[in-house]
Amino acid sequence: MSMEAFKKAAARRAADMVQSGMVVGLGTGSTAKYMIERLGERITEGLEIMGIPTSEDSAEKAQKAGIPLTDFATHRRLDIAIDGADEVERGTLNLIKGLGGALTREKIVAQAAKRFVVIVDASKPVDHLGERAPVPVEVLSFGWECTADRLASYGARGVKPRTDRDGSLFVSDSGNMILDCHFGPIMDPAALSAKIDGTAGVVAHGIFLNMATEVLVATEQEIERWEL
Ligand code: ABF
Repeated sequence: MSMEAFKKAAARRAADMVQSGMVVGLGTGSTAKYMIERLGERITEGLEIMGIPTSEDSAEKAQKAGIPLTDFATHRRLDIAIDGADEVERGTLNLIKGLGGALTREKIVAQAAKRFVVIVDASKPVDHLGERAPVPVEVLSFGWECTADRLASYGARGVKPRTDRDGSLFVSDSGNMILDCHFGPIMDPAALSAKIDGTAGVVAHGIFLNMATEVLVATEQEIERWEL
């Protein structure tokens, strides 16, 4: 199976967990898009749900798929949220998310969900967060240079603003910059998360601790279901 086929398999399995009447957090990224597509198919078969998207991109995809959207003013709690991840730590289900740039909305949606299902292919599990992925940190543009220095003092290397492919500054859906912070393997993610959270100028960061309730990992043989 190709990597795309793995992503699709995990995404469709998660979409099939959704039941009529649920309010569903709709993740962002190349795996989550298959979940949105599958929910759209199920809606044509009679599934009745409402979605809260984690990005403008997912909102557009959801609308195309025919998923009715709602918001937090109407629904404070979500029954389930389904999203991808950049790394999943074996044993803890802690995550790095945000290489797609939607981490702040993704974190708000995950935090509001009773159940947070993460869908990944077999390339995403790691022994320690940070092994491969940087930690994306969404920051205010005001004073970003000072925020970047502070993040570097926590051990991040090469902290600089994310750019788009054409070299222009990446701007999040909420109008902020993202600093990608390469820490290498993170031995104490709770301590690092607390330090980053306590830094002025930080809006949110991509370390998601104790949020995933289950992870679906698509491998060559099967879709593994991990939970604590
Ligand atoms: C979102 O999409 C992000 O948090 C993460 O950065 C990305 C996952 O990657 P993929 O496109 O491989 O699913 O879930």
